[in-house]
Amino acid sequence: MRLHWSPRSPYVRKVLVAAYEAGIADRLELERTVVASTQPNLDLLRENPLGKLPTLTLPTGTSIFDSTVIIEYFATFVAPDCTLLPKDPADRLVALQYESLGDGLLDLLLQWLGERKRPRDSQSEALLAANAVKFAHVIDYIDAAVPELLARPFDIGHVTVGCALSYVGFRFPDLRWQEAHPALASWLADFCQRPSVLAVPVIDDQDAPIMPPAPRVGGLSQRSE
Ligand SMILES: N[C@@H](CCC(=O)N[C@@H](CS)C(=O)NCC(=O)O)C(=O)O
Repeated sequence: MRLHWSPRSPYVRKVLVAAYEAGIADRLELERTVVASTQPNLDLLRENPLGKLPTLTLPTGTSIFDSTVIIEYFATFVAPDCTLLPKDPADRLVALQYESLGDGLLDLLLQWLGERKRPRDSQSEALLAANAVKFAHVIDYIDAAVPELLARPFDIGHVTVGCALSYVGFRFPDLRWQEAHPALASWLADFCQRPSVLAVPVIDDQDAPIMPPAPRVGGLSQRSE
């Protein structure tokens, strides 16, 4: 399986952490692929018409996306015994709800980042303010959910919420939510110590190595993001 990959994509990180948790990371070959919302990657568009990472090319040549579908593929076809997607329907719904919350937080953060990168006088104050309000509500919501997260066996919900929260520290170090939410900060600190999470750092350096036990890194692109 070949995964279109970037070391700074939080959705790719989610897929790789899930692959480590499922014990199948060594079956992935990584292809460094550069994407930008303002500059579609024409090669990637042939496999994924949305031009987004992560995209997984299966041994059959078929490509699948997005992160949710890729993890469904892992859990159904590659590692059916893994517990990332609980088999019990009620448990599974809770896991999917947390996954959706984490994905939604990432969507918000990426939109926010894009707005922040625009020239100051072109930025939408309304959008920046709305993102700040939504972010505060998401943090409060997850903070209130810490007892449930701790009580549940680790699943895709934990993976996604953890990857989203750690992306805040990576791109938004100014958002100091931890002091007011010590239980959630402590949960995230524990998440960040999991071997699967340590193995997949989110970084700006496109050539930095993935730590062992690592997926194979092949076909590094000459392009840079
Ligand atoms: N819902 C998608 C989101 C993927 C996504 O937005 N990926 C970003 C990289 S972190 C991307 O490819 N952006 C390029 C673009 O928007 O054109 C998933 O879960 O995989």
